[in-house]
Amino acid sequence: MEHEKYMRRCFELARRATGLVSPNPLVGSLLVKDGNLISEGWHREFGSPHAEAEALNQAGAESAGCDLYCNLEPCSHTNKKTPPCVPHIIGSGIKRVVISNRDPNPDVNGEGILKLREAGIEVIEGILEDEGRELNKFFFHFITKRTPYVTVKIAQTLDGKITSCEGKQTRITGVDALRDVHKLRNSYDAVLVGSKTVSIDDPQLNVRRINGRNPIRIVLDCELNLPLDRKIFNSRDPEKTWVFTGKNNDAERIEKLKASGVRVFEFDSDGANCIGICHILKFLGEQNIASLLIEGGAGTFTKFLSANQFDELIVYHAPLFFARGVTAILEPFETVLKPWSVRILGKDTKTVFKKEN
Ligand code: AOF
Ligand code: ZN
Repeated sequence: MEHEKYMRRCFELARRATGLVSPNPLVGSLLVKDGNLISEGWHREFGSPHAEAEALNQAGAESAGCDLYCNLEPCSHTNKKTPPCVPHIIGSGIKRVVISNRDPNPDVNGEGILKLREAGIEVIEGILEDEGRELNKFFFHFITKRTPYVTVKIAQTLDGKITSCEGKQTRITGVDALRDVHKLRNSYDAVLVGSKTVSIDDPQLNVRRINGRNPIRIVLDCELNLPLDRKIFNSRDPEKTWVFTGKNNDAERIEKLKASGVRVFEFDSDGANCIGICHILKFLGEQNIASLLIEGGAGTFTKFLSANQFDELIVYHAPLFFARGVTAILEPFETVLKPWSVRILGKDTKTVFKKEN
């Protein structure tokens, strides 16, 4: 029970850096002696000291004889930005280390635990393991696969429509669900939409309903013919708008976009798709994008779902029934989904699905 209480606090501390540490993990740590909390720390931003180092530095000489809690196995490798945590823990006289998850980073992967035990420190692992894995699902995916964790997010009516009329935007969900989407945007490295969505809805794809930071906004514009007056081409942070297009498009237009600060990337085609999804995901991995949120429209949802290139599906259901209009998913797909969580947001329902494995 004590272990779980302190581990939950580590998760809370870790979450303070949501959206700021990618592609590294969210990590919180704390020191306890004789039932008293001595210090706390968390990994604040990419490249900054690790959570364990923060907690140890804050406690100073008081670290000796403490238990150290941390949601992730302490690191032991040296080919990286910050010094390894294991020698620091050993040198501080920590008596026992309690963790949630092993670090799947191939450079660590049990090595940290081994070295702590070799130094005579007791290690308890697996506390609230599932919650820990969910907290760091982006990191765990990226560090082993080197492509982003992909979530398809759909807002639809009870009969599965995303608009009541082709070519026109219809408001589907209420403010609570919209706020929740902004929370998602704050936690994902990048969001992606198709060109029709940009042309019809003219979305900003930024974070404005909560305090947070903007994700990278990717638009798939295969033929590079979107009007340049769209909001995403005229934002305050144009370097965060990335246009993915096919090869040999209008060079003058590319130059215009680049001159405004927008980034343009040309991709090889892949069979029926003008831009291959596999190429996109590989490229994003190379850019250290660990998480990707697919925001629409129907063609783009269908592409990722039918190619089985996704990890999670989020459906916001509004209590509306259009009986006409555009269906979110245009083709059947094979992947078996299992419901993961259900939440009521105002009048809407948010259901998260993961793949059955
Ligand atoms: C973090 N924060 O609190 C812990 C991490 O480049 P570095 O030096 O920041 O090291 C990143 C690796 O360290 C990361 O991939 C993970 O394996 C390990 N643990 N990382 O960013 C932390 N504890
Ligand atoms: Zn570390």
